[in-house]
Amino acid sequence: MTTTKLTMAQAVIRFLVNQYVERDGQEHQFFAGCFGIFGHGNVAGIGQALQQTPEFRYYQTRNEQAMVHTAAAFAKMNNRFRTLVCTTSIGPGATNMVTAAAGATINRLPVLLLVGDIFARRNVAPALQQLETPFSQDISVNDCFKPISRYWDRINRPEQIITSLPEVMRILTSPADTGAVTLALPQDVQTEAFDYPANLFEKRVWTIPRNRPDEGLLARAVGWIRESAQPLIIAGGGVLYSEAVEALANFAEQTGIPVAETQAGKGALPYDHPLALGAMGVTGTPGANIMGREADLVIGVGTRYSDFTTASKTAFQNPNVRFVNVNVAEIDAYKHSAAPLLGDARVVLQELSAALQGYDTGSEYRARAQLFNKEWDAEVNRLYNLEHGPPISQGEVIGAVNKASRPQDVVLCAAGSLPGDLHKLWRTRDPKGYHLEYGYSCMGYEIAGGLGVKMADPKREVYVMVGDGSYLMMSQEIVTSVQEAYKLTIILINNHGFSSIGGLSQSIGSGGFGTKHLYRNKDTGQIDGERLPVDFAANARSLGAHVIEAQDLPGLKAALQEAKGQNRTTVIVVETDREERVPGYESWWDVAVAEVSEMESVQTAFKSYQSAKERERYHL
Ligand SMILES: Cc1ncc(C[n+]2csc(CCOP(=O)(O)OP(=O)(O)O)c2C)c(N)n1
Ligand SMILES: [Mg+2]
Repeated sequence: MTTTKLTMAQAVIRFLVNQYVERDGQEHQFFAGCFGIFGHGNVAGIGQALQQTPEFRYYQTRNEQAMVHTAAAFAKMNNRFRTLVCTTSIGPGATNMVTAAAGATINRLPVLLLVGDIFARRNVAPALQQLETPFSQDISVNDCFKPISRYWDRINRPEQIITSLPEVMRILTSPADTGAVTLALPQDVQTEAFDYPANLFEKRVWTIPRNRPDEGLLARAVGWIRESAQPLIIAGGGVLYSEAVEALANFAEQTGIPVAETQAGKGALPYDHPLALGAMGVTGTPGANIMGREADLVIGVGTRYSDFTTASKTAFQNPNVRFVNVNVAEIDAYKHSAAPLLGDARVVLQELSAALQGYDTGSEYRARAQLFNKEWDAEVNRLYNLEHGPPISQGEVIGAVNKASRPQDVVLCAAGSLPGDLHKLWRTRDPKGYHLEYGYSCMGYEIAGGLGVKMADPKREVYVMVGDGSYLMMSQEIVTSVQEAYKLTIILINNHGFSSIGGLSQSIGSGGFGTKHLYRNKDTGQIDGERLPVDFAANARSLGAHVIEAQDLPGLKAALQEAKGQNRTTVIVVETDREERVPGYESWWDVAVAEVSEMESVQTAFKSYQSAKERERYHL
């Protein structure tokens, strides 16, 4: 056997450089490089290995959580064909990644975490930052990654990577099982040399399959669809990852079944397609929610039916409603007692189309969907042109950004009141033009994620829309975007606090408690004093961005034009009226209200909560 003597860390990097994925004959190098912050837990191992492997580019980050968001966004933009590696030291550097790793797993996005770990040799323990546990020496802080990783391994001997790395790749490239993968690498073992079999480092191509569904189940699903008079398609993220937008449009047009979209699935159809009902669920449109409520059959394609999609299980009220679920993952395919079509969205939709020749919902049903589409577009127009304030409304900001952007540009967001408003109002013209992290809705994903999208496709302009609260939580990756010359256009919406949770707090009877960015008031003892004097423009400027402050809608439009001419990350700060909200349409979200309270507003909220909750259904 030919062998190559390498440190464990050098062997890991050399293996990763040579991993490729392929689907439909198209090959992609799976890892585009490695983000990292070095400390004693990885500087001499992975750090040294990266230094001597310049073809595997090393990127700096300012915060370990951020780099995992960047990697996840990069993977999402690449339809999971590519990702980035993230390396950290032991201790806080490692655990900083936990939040974003959970987000990657929940969003089914591949990220590889190479975390430093405590000495396997143990004699020098406790090392700096080492957790000690009285009953075991086999635990470190990296065990925190176990529940949020789809594969987790600790490498206590250098030869263990020979059997571990192929498992890492199997999971990362699996459409059904992908998510965060954690390899805990003890700092001493990273630097130990071993004679590795040379063929470990040969180029490997992992085929991402387009699995076909079971024939009997397909026949059952076809039967259910043929029996259905009022069917509805819900398009989830799987439609985009499978590159099934054309197959979906063909299927919808052939059958006359309208399409509603989840946050991850938005963009599956262009906004002006006659069968496009737009957003589904809590943050949905009237058309999607009314047709969902009445549907006798729901065809979920690549969706995991989050509570936002199902309106906390109140969205489907037809007593005879049934489900057909097209999904690569069993856990999703079987939801709601569906006829589970376990397989790739594109091929399953093609097989359904072939089996449903002659089936049509009819011209009346098609016309109804088209009318909903048109009526909704008029409502979007109204909200884009509200002429509120100044401070202007958030809907007007969304309209200005939508109009300034080209069809292929990307809008990106994650948390606050923006995701719901964007889900409703953004006119998507390109399948990859709308990027919402709404599986974990993690404040702080926005700018770090925008960087990942820009790295994935620098030809597109990336419009990061971020609330003031989320900006304050994590904005330091502006520095990395400047360092790497990946330009972002960041629209920072200042409504002086947490407008979304403020609204939620009002709805549960708590009147917005704790959601405004105000001084503590000496008289009341509460946080209800004057506004805090945060200078967002100065803050962004200090990180290296070009900054424009917009006072009103014409100012915002001018700022967006100016931003286009910039090649440096540009932050546009705009103030909005936090109480001028985009309304909800025909939907509800279950946020449990206090059953007892001395506050009358809470008692009232609980009463209406109890009655709304009665509409929740089990789909058995
Ligand atoms: C990391 C994290 N912490 C807390 C929350 C809960 N949360 C959701 S939205 C929100 C407020 C966001 O404020 P901002 O970014 O200003 O947006 P706005 O609500 O004002 O639109 C909070 C605290 C979250 N989603 N993520
Ligand atoms: Mg805010």
